[in-house]
Amino acid sequence: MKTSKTAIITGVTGQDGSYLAELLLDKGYKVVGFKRRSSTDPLERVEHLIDNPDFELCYGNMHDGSSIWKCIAEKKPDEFYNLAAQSHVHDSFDAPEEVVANIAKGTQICLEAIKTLKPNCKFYQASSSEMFGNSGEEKQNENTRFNPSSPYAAAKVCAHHLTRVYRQVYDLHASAGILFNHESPRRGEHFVTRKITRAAAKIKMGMQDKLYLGNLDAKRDWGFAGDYVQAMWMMLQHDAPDEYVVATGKAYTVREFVHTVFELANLDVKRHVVVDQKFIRPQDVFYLCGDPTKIKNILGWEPKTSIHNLAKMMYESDLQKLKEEN
Ligand code: G4F
Repeated sequence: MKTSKTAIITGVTGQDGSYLAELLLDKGYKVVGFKRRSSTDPLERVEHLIDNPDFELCYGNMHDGSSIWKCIAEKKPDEFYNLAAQSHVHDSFDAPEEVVANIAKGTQICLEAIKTLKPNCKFYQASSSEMFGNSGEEKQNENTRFNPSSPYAAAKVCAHHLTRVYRQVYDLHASAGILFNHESPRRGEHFVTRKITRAAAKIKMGMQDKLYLGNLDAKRDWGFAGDYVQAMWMMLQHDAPDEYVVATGKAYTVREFVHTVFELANLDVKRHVVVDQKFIRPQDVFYLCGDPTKIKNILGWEPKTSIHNLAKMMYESDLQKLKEEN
């Protein structure tokens, strides 16, 4: 059944924001996305939505509280999805102040504005498995201790706790999804999976010879972003606000992901892949693998896309894009 709800999405121009906007529009929502007042803001992930009468971009900047307050006052949203972030973990070591302002302070501004202007608006916080750091646990769940290893992760822990405080103290319907790595053909080109699928496609096309990577032994629990935005929406439809790990429960090394993609492309890993110190982080998280039992039992959410199908989808999309461009 179609709804008449309005949702605000911060970070709508990113991978998750664009998939979430599509999902909500499909369900009949009016979707308002924050857009910074900058000509360099990439809009390509939402370009196909711009002419949809139920989709709107409004000026909203996590560094400009007045823009957030104005947008909430005007749009009176029923749901608010806080996805905006500088999401490159490695880059956060070079810009810690920017990351803390954007993620921690930005989240506090959103929560305070909702509490004051529209306290019955449901709030979703994009928390991250990076918050667990190197936990030493075989699988991380909602009770695993946070041990952030980067400015990005530390800022996410702060935003996660602020969400909890506003839920407990002010009774807001404020939930947090602790999302493990989630990828897609819309993933930014500097994240490792997309870097690999794009490089494999370029090598296949004769446009590149070497792929330079950092830590090949790091293990991640990779899912498909399109599946994960469904989990975000389900959290806000549930009566009680809560915190959930969103993951597949299976982890693979970066090396294994490289091999999967290069096999699909019929390419020789040894010939093309080189480790470059430049991509090794000051402090890396070596192993992340989530336990999605709680979200499965309470909300009935399960991932639908295997790592093999994800790699195939991304590689084929990159190959197709390059063919169209050339
Ligand atoms: O793809 P990555 O850059 O993702 P990372 O750091 O795990 O973070 C992503 O997932 C988090 C959820 O857990 C989000 F919160 C966060 O915003 C982001 O979306 O790196 C994955 C692993 C790391 O261990 C990294 O050291 O791959 C390793 N790696 C090896 N070579 C590389 C490279 N990462 C990148 N980006 N580039 C490399 O060349």
